[in-house]
Amino acid sequence: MGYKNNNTGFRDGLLETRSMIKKNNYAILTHDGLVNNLIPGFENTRISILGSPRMGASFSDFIAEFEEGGKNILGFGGPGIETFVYVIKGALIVSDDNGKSDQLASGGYAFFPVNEKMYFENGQKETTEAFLYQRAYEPLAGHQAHKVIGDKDAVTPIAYEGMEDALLWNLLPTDDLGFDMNFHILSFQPGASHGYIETHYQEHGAYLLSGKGMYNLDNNWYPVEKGDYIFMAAYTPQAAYATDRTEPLAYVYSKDANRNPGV
Ligand code: UGY
Ligand code: MN
Repeated sequence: MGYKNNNTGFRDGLLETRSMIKKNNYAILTHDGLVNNLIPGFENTRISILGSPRMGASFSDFIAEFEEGGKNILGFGGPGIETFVYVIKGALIVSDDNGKSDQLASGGYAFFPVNEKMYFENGQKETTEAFLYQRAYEPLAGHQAHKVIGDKDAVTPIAYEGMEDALLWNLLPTDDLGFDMNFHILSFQPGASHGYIETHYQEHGAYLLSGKGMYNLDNNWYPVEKGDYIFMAAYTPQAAYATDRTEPLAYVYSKDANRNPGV
């Protein structure tokens, strides 16, 4: 890895990467190539911008490492924006505009609806790692999304399209039109795969939580592993095989939902 494990400086081998960028179609950002960005509001936090409008996404994703004293007291999100955070490792205190705080452990997550800022504070001395998302909310008359605080372990996964060795967690409500997107986790046991190559209207930003796999993006196969990020634009063909011999290939990902594409 690069900055994420402090493995910087000259290397013995040639410079090479598995990263692949096809703007407005798909992108793989490998963990080795991520750089540390400075984002206003984040203090004592190493943060990388992942998917963004510059890549062709309608959202921005980030991977953040809150170090000791790491926080954001200016607030993440704001007018017109909805936000989501998923804690990968550690303890993160997430607060709202009313000063209500929740401590999220690994697998904990929070969704804040449009206009409600999210404030962060590392809840431990050790580093806390979290995946962050923000997107302009698309309102629907008569419906409203609401704040969600949850934990992956409290959600019962379902067999993904009937396949028992591929599990799907729906992290946000699936039956509430106030939500214009959802977050899910998909986990494929070694050897499991999608049942077909999906081609759909919705976009995804996916952060790989465990395992290894071969991912098909627009009919090209790429090796991917834990710590990689994948952007899939609208209509990009997509599917994966889990190829690690012991660990499932699992990723947390966003998907827009519940809106008419218009004309
Ligand atoms: O929900 C999805 O569209 C998901 N199955 N896509 C994906 O894994 N690339
Ligand atoms: Mn999909």
